[in-house]
Amino acid sequence: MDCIFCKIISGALGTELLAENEQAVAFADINPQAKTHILVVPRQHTVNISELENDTVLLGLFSLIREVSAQFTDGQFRLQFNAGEREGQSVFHTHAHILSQSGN
Ligand code: DGP
Repeated sequence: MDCIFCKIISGALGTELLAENEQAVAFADINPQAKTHILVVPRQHTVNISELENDTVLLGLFSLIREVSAQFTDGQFRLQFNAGEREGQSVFHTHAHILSQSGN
């Protein structure tokens, strides 16, 4: 398993999960770009959001994004998906960045 996010999802790295559901997990970004910077990651491996075609996974992912943004921000946040190396993607497992200047 070469994918770092697959390893995190499997528990192999001991990364603390902030929230999870059947389809996705959330954990703090290792290199935060805002006071709150959380990654929400589908359990199923796809390379980026362009390749995520499973409606059940999409629903679970966005459901967790909504839950995490409500729990860990004051309701003001940015949501970002990077797709492709040129556009800043460095981990090739689909993930959403939740970025907020608010803390919990
Ligand atoms: P992107 O550039 O959109 O592919 O964002 C990947 C993010 O993943 C980047 O902000 C740093 C984060 N990251 C990379 N490796 C790890 C890790 O091992 N643990 C955690 N928590 N975050 C990681």
